[in-house]
Amino acid sequence: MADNMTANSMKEKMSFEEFKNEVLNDYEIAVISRETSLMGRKEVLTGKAKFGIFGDGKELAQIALAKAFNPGDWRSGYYRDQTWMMALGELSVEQFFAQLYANPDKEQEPMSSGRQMNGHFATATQDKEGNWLDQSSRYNSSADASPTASQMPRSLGLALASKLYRLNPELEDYTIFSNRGSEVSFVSIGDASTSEGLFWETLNAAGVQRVPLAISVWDDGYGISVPQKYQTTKESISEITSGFKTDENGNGIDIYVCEGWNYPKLVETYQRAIERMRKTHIPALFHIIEVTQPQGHSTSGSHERYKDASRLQWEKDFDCLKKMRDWIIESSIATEDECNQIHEAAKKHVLESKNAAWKKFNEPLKLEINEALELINKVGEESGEADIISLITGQLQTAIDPVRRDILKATKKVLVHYRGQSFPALNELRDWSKDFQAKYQNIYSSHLYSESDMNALKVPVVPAAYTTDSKTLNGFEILNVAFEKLFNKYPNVVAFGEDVGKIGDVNQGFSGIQEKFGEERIFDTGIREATIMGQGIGLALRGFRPIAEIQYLDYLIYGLQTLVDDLTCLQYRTKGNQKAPLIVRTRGHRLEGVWHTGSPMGMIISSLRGMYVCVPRNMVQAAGMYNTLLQSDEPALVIECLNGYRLKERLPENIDEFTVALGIPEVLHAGDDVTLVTYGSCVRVAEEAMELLKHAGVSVELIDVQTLIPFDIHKSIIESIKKTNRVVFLDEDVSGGASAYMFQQVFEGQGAYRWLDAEPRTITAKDHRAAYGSDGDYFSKPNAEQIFEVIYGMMHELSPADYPQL
Ligand SMILES: Cc1ncc(C[n+]2csc(CCOP(=O)(O)OP(=O)(O)O)c2C)c(N)n1
Repeated sequence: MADNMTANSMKEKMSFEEFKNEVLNDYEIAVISRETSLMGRKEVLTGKAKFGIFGDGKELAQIALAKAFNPGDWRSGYYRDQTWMMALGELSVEQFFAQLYANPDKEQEPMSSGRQMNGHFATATQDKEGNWLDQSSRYNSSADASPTASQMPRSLGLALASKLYRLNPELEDYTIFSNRGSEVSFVSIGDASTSEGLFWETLNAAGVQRVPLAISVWDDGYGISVPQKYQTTKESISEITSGFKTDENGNGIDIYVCEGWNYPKLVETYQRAIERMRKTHIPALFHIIEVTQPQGHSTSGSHERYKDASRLQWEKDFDCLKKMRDWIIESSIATEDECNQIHEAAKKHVLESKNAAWKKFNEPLKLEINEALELINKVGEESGEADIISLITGQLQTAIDPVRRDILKATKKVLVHYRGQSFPALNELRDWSKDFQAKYQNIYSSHLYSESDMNALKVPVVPAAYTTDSKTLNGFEILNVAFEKLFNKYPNVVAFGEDVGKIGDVNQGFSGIQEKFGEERIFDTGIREATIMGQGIGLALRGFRPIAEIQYLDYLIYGLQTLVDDLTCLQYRTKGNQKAPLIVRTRGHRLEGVWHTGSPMGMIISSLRGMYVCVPRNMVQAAGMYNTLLQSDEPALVIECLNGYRLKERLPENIDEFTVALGIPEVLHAGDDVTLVTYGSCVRVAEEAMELLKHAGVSVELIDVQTLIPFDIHKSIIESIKKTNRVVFLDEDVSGGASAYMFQQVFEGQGAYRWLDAEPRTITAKDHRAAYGSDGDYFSKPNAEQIFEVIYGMMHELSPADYPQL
């Protein structure tokens, strides 16, 4: 029998005792993981946790996978992977429960500090100061995200890193990230999630790029309630991907099929396949079939609603734990009694760990509740209203499993009741409540951006330096010079995207760079924006400084989901355990045509909080921003002006040294009558309008905000408004987009309303996409005449005599 053959080949390499120990150790991990799932569900159903999703039924495949997983390897997985993490020793049962309870204490819940639902795993890649940890000696897990298949794009980059480290001898010293590219990137995905485009895009790209990516599909036949026949053609991912199979030249993807209950075959399959992958870098797909889901999808419902009796019975018969136990006993590896003992010990261990996790979650909370109750009662005593106060304390005391929200609700009720009053106990409560709020606000709101010294806002400012001999070049040539210097300066900078390699991008900013630095530094990719982003994220996680290009800004939408769900919240959802300092380069603004509208900025800034959004008005500013970003450890999007590549600019003498500070607007023209706030290509449109306005006697102060995120960190725009008392926000997004964002930042953030003597205005594009051609552009986007009319109109309202009707 195949099972016995593989069991025999495992045995060949070790004594029976060693073999037995290994098998029983694996069985023990599987049983502990299963008991964790069972107990976890109970905790949710009894109200101690809000939601639970578990890895029951997937235990054996993950144990087999973990045996082939070496230090330096990477996991990019999803919420079913608890056994894998446990088998690597990266997740204890106690930690599992700490996450289930959403314990915000990093010591107890190191994966996300209570910020992620249970089953979302991550290991640390940086220390508190933001220094990289040695990845080569660690088991690495990138931080899970809930959207199905969102783990795929990043896994491609994690795998590509191995290839680039192997190919580029200049990176030999980067040993904390790679041992000559021998690491494998493992990605797991549920069978239903292979319906997502991200799966196919990643699969194809892995084959094209030939990268060591091991894709495991846990096939339990359902996506929540929807069966495979609605998910996958022919109901088999390995069958329909057979065209990807590796040919005699090593092109393609190795495909393996193995039952999720067949422990020895799983072990052997992963061992053999991964060994081959480390040498060849040929990617592989592991279709793990006949997998069960004993408790159904999650705690949100029961699978009896959509699985019929025969399926439910099959799931019992083919439960991988039962199958492994039968195999252990039938193969005389251990007795029934020994298996029972393992089971009993596992149950005890899980119970004790769960209790310990609950205690550590609950005790600090209880102390805080008691502290609050004591302070509130004191208020009651001092005010002589103990009876009224006892209503509030009673609610807090009798709440079922109260949390910090309940503490604040109670204290704030008291503070509202005694509004306007001051006595010692009340003042003490007021201070305590304020500190408590601030403490937990920080616990839940920190680390959206880097909190290390490499935060982009801490990069020293070095102004651009010019001499009388400084050259004047086209914008794209400025970038050429800048990029060449950056490639020389930083051996870990790589750039890629559509048409980026051979021709040096569609506007030639990278022209000639591939000839000078080689294909392992700058290269073309297929048309696949989501995985270009994912590739960048994975590479950035592994120590590269990737510049990933989106050819035109409108096509960022294809990659936006990956940026939003993965990159922008990476530091936040790991509470600073991980970083991926990816630079996304693109070009936009003043594009023409329905799909080249070029400025969907409101969408971008709303969705990309967590990365910086740089909108340089010209290529020198862009170069300065790249310099800043490469000295920091933060991700950013840089949107160059499409119509700026052929405009002449002076080349700073220190093109690779000077920096543009993020969040610092620049006053480009001083003026007295109206403050005009804008960015990017609109700067030039504004300047054109200002000529007309000057002619009509209106003096405009023009401010380029330079970066939308962060926005005017020193609140400087208000100083201009204090002088002019009038403000206009201009951009070419739709109405209510980034112009409204700038408006909100200046009005709410800087109190601009106090200084106005005219209605503030926004000037934007029309709400439809930009029509094609010069007239389409003129009638779709803001133009100089329109800006003139709005600003002149403001002056006319103020003084019709000085500024008569047009
Ligand atoms: C983009 C997205 N769509 C929908 C969901 C809701 N959802 C969560 S899990 C799931 C089913 C996934 O099934 P499968 O990939 O087979 O994995 P399994 O849970 O069975 O292991 C769905 C639809 C989601 N998380 N993300």
